[in-house]
Amino acid sequence: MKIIDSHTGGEPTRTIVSGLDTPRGAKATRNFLENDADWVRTTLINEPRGFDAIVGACLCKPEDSTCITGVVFFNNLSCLHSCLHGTIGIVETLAHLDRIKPGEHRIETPIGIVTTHLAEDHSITVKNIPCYRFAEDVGVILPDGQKIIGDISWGGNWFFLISNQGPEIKTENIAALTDFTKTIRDSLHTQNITGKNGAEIDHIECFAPPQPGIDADSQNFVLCPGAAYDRSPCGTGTSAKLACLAASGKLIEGERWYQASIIGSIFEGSFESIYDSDNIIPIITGRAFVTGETTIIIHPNDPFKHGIPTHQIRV
Ligand code: PYC
Repeated sequence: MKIIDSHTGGEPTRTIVSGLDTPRGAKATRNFLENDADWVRTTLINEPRGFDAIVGACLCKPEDSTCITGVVFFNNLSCLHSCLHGTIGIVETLAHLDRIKPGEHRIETPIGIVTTHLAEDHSITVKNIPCYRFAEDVGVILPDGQKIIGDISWGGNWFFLISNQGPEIKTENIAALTDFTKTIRDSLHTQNITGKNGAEIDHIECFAPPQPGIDADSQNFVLCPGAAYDRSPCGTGTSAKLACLAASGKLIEGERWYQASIIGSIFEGSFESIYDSDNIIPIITGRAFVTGETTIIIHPNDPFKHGIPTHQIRV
């Protein structure tokens, strides 16, 4: 199996570019990975080859012939519904392989088709699937009695978004922000606070004005499923934020929103309205860089050939 590593705003994407047979279609490939081939995920993401922040991307033949590829993303815990930093990463990877040229390219995911645009300067824009704010000003009580207020929004994953609550958003506080957001996620779970149709909210996103020297509208910290945080501003998280801004009339169609991540990398966001609908189409622009090309070797005698089970090493 051959992989190409890239990062988008500091957040890694590990793309399988050859050597794995997958079914046709992103939905079928997700089923295959979840039910028959979880070893692919653990081999590429778990130590000793990987680490918790990597998002894997399994390319597959698309069901829809207008798409250049299908893709399923996965992380240290499971498959993801979607991933936009990862989408930017695979577009750069396909350009690196000379499989695509600058222009528009449609990509099939298990939850719908996204349209990407690779510019001559290698900035990459993704038009997301329809997104929306599901609930506003939802209260969740933490074990210490503190009440946190946030919005629930669908950006291609389910997010609980909070503003100006909890530890200050700066890199020195990454451990405290991780603990805080994990506590919120656990509390949402125990209080049965969910997305639409009982969907689990597995991403928590904190916002505040940017730290000095960061030229953006806002800075965030995003806890991903598992315990890793997003080094990028999180494309689906920025989409969820755009849906909330649109719903509250704080951003209008076409207006730009610059979202900085905890490490100061920036995505440009905007949205298109959908006629007769409260949903919006988020548009996210960022850049990715290829960092390596690797052949994965799976030795039959290696006791950790499919990665060290995470429960054995997580502190
Ligand atoms: O960029 O959408 C994203 C994302 C999801 C999880 C990590 N990054």
